[in-house]
Amino acid sequence: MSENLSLEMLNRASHRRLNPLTGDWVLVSPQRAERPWQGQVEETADPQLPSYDPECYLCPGNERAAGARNPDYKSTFLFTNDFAALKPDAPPGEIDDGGKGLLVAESERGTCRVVCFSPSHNATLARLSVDEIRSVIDVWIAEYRELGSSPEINYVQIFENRGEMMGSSNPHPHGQIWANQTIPNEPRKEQASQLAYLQKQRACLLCNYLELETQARTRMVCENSCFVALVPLWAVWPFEVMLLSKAHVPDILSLQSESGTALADILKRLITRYDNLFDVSLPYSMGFHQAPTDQKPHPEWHLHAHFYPPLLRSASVRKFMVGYEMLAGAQRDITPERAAARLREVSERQHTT
Ligand code: H2U
Ligand code: ZN
Repeated sequence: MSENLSLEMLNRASHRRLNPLTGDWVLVSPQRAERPWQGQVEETADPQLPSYDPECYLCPGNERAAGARNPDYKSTFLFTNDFAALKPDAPPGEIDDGGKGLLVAESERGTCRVVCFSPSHNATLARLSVDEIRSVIDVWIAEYRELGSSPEINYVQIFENRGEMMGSSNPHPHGQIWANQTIPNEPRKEQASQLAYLQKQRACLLCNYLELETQARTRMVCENSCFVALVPLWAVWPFEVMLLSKAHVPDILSLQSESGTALADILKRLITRYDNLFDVSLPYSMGFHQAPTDQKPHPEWHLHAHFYPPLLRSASVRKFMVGYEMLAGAQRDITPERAAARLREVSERQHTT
């Protein structure tokens, strides 16, 4: 391939882009962006929710599904998931049935927690004040510290699934924290890439990437003194965003008072833009990727978050990761540069409905 081919020239034809964090390629087909759609159309309007729902298992004072009662909490509320996917008392052991490395399994210990972001049933992260979001971040920091200090916990995954489309079971604003013994697939791939880059280039992969994106500006969405939100060059989901710390810090524990508040600020601004994009509370899965809690130094790790919203061109048309994606590899039509421009165009002011 010619080395002086510009992205602008590439963008007129099908091409593929490399995700240096995972080693995966994404196929980009800009020429398909205008194709007609006669498939599934999702419900659009946000339901009007009350600030308290007597049937909600996350609202203050209510009883949860397994019988425990929530306190009358006023800010955030954290509890161990009543139906946890990981348990601290799983019996240890491993098998390699037949000894050929083909029937392999091992025990996995851990714990799962649920964090309610607000007592208000109809709030969202974007509708909370910066100070209220800061309280959520303080819970994330405290949990990363506490869970990570256990010798049996080597990775802490903080995430939020928002919206029915993403499988969230309840509109009450909440996120989850899953902590376990081994490093799960996605952060393990990112760790290997960041480590290999550091060893080869003697520099941080994401520091170098951020510098290039800051110069190019075509994929930037918004920024403040400590964080940048951008559509990565290799984005798979139409409006995928990566949130990067400007400082090279491995985890949220390293956030100072100013950068913690800056994280709250950028979260509010980014999610408000998302909500204004299609005039609907945008469904997404988001989560932080940060250093494992294995008590080893991790100079390769650079704190960041990924946002994966499934919507494609309106509140009612979603992107499906099926067919070619399931069997071959990820593909997108609208370019990351166009998606970033759309996200830059929308307001950071909350629409009042
Ligand atoms: P999602 O809606 O994002 O799936 O998360 C809700 C979590 O809350 C889910 O993991 C837990 C579910 O197991 N849960 C409880 O721990 N107690 C309950 O009473 C209901 C739901
Ligand atoms: Zn509720």
